[in-house]
Amino acid sequence: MVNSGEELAQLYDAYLQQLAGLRDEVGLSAGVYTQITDVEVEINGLITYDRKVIKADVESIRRSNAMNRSFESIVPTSENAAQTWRYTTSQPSSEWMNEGFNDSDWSVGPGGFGTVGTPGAVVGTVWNTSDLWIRRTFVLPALSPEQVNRLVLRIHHDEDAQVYLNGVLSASVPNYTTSYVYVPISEAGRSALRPGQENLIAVHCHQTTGGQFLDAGIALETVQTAEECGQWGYPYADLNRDCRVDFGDLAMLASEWSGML
Ligand SMILES: [Ca+2]
Repeated sequence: MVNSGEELAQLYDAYLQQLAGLRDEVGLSAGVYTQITDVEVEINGLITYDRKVIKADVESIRRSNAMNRSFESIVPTSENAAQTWRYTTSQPSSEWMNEGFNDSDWSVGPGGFGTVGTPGAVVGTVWNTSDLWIRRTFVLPALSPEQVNRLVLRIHHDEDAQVYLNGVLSASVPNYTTSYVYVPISEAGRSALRPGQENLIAVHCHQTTGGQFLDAGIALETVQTAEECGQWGYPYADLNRDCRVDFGDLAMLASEWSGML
């Protein structure tokens, strides 16, 4: 269950990212979104049952539907090679996310952190308690301001997580994911980053029930042009197809329906 239109748009985007992965990696040709509106007791639609409220930002949904973004890893997660983090499962002081904080008595271990069997988890260190705090420094490449503005987090969290960059809250992600997803970095978080220098990423994750997992990294997002997405030029496709798989423009439908009723 999500608590706001923003969270719904983020969840929807995560689904579309999974679809894009299936399209690019295994050749998925189509997807069906079955719950455009709430239905009776089900409240997971993009629009309310009475069609009077569009819950998520229409532009966000449209952007997700375009499925035309590509991502380049900048600060790797532990998906392909384990990254070393400092971590603790004991409540640290309130300064734990800051650069000056002394984490020398925290444990050192490979990411990601969680329990084997959690969907999509790549477990380097078993974490099976309620809370986890992790910290890691990295040298950010000498990116331009324009590139820094296109940085996003790559994260797999189960459950609620807060991500800090150089001590600044950069993303707060609720609930859980079942795979790695890309989520925006707040403007304050992007402003806190120092290209060409050492930076700190610190993440807290809280678990209540079921599977649990935490891992995070940073990627550079590029919106591909129509030409780059074209039938012959699509960089990841080995089949003769266009990357703009048409799921129907849900955002447009939402606007039309809202106006009709
Ligand atoms: Ca859980």
